[in-house]
Amino acid sequence: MTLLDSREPEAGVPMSHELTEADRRAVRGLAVELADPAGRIDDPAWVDRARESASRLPAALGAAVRRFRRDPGREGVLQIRGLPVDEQDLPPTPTVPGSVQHEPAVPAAALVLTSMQLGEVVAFRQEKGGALVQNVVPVPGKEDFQGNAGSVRLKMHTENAFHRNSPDYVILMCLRNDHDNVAGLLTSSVRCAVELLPEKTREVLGQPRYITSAPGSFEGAETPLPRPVLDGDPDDPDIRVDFASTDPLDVTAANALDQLRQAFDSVRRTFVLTPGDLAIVDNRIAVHGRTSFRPRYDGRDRWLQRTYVTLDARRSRPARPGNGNVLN
Ligand SMILES: O=C(O)CCC(=O)C(=O)O
Ligand SMILES: [Fe+2]
Repeated sequence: MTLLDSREPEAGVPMSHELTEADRRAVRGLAVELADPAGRIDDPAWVDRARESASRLPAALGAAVRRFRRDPGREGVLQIRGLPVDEQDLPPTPTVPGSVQHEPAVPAAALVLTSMQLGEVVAFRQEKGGALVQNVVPVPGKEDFQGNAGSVRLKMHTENAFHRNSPDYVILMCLRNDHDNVAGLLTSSVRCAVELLPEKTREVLGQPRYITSAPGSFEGAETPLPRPVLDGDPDDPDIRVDFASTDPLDVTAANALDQLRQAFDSVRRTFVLTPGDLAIVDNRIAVHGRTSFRPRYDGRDRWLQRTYVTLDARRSRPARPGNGNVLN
């Protein structure tokens, strides 16, 4: 694809960018430089090297990411295709709870490089030990869990909606899809959804009438305060909600939330990611979830790797000891 293909297309079509063969080789080259088996992604010196290397990513990829950062389009998602993920080099899909990627293998390095082109990679100390690259894999016995270890339908949410420093972007890269190739990342954009809502409903959603609690997997979170679900410019609001854990404080607020859920359902998109595909979800503009799928736990299950990115690291400085990349 040419550079032109990654410009924002007509309304309603998610933005996408496909790496050329030469660009894929260039990204692989940068990732190989970072793929030191003795290194550790979470080492601040490795993060510094990755940030420097990100400035050498192919220009067309950098331009697509930069354009998306300026305006995430109607859908709030940028799909990047053709990153260096080679099935024959992958170990078996992990099956343990809380699995993370400390070793800078080529796919994880490519994910961090792309993430660093967007902003600063961050993680949460209370979630998966603060690892910067997390595995999203199905875990035996956790099938019904509303989180990334589950394999039932995952309800739509913004990432860490309960947290004052929720990330600006969630980035998911596919190493393997499920056996049946049916598992899909679901996204719905608030830009599309609010157009379907009456003025009164939007107004209610913009009032502090909702409490979003932290998931059980997030240890020691603060007691949440009532907040609005829609925030910012009423004509182009930000969204902060988790349909598994946002509780309305009254009946009117509950009705408004239900209308919002229905609006999101009607504008939903499904991304069946294949190896080397990466989706950048703007966490202020889009909610995301996942279709159900059937894991086999045979080492070939669906495997995504995930990072979070913040655009203004300074804003969360009080919560990042030593000015590092991990939020307390
Ligand atoms: O499995 C997916 O496609 C998305 C899971 C999810 O919500 C996440 O990892 O943040
Ligand atoms: Fe999520």
